[in-house]
Amino acid sequence: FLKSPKTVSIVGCPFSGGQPKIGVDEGPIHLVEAGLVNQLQELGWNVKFDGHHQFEDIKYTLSSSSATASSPAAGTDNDTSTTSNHWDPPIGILKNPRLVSRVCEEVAKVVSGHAKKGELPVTLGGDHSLAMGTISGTLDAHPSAGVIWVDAHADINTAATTESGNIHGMPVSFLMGLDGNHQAFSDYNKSNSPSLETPFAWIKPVLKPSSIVYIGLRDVDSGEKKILKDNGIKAFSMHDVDRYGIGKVVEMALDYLNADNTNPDEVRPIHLSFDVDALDPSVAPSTGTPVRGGLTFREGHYICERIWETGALVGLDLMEVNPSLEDDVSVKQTVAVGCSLVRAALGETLL
Ligand code: Z70
Ligand code: MN
Ligand code: MN
Ligand code: MN
Repeated sequence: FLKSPKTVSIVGCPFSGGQPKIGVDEGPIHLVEAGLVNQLQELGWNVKFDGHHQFEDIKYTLSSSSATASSPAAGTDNDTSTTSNHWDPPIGILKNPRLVSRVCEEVAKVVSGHAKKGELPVTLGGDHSLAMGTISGTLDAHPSAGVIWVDAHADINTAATTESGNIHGMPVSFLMGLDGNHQAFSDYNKSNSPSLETPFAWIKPVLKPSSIVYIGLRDVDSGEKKILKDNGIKAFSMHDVDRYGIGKVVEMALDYLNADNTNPDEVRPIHLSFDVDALDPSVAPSTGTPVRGGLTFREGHYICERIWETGALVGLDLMEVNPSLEDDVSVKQTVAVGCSLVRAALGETLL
């Protein structure tokens, strides 16, 4: 597949159920309205995009199959935004568990379908819970793929460690099949009758702890730190970016995954999951959880360019652009940076 995909499939996912702030579902709409499809065509790509996924059928099926669901569960936090739907009450403290799971299941099928046709799926979020779908899809089509996860956050909480109940802080733990999740569902079943089949049962634990590398971390919960340590997961924090420089960090990440094209026989497919909040808030302000001290514009682009250069990219996510946060100038800036990162990952800036 080396540098072979000539077709990119845009998987637009206006979805916000993995976190509480409205607006992140508008991210993909703004990215496309900013001209992303055209921009990729100008880079020489054949671009397939037939509209954003709406997931309406999923909401309809869930809401109409739950007439007997327990009484409406109000949102547990103070933000002005989404509260639980009565047809999708929390499991433990996990919010919107059925909706998030079903949406990701559909995304997994779509991404895998594109990838198996030799296309390069580019998924536009939407919140980062969607990566349960995208990475399941990539690994279905390319089982040996490694993941580079660029984020301020590790998104590896389990149902046992999450303090927020926001599933966008958990996708990696589900992809790895970590124990803390099974525990929470069995606890739930002990106190609820009839008991529920975990809505996440479809997710195969396809991601080995040794098959992911993080770059950009700077806001990791204590429970997550323990998970990273216990599982020996490779992570380059912002401290490492300062110490080694972004060039060295990306080489170390690629070496770790054995993903450089200097030895074409051993090249390993790469899925890049890029949370825009990895960038410094001065570069990408319109996102739900900005954290100071992030990647510069160039550092973010360098990661994308270098991964493109390997020829091994088989899947790309651009997540957590929220056009309802901050002022118009900030929104424009964040959307433009998002488009620019995607172009960089698809070959724009190399001479
Ligand atoms: C925290 C949690 C998170 C993004 C926030 C935050 C996770 N660790 N991820 N914003 N993109 O809620 O689990
Ligand atoms: Mn809008
Ligand atoms: Mn994230
Ligand atoms: Mn994040």
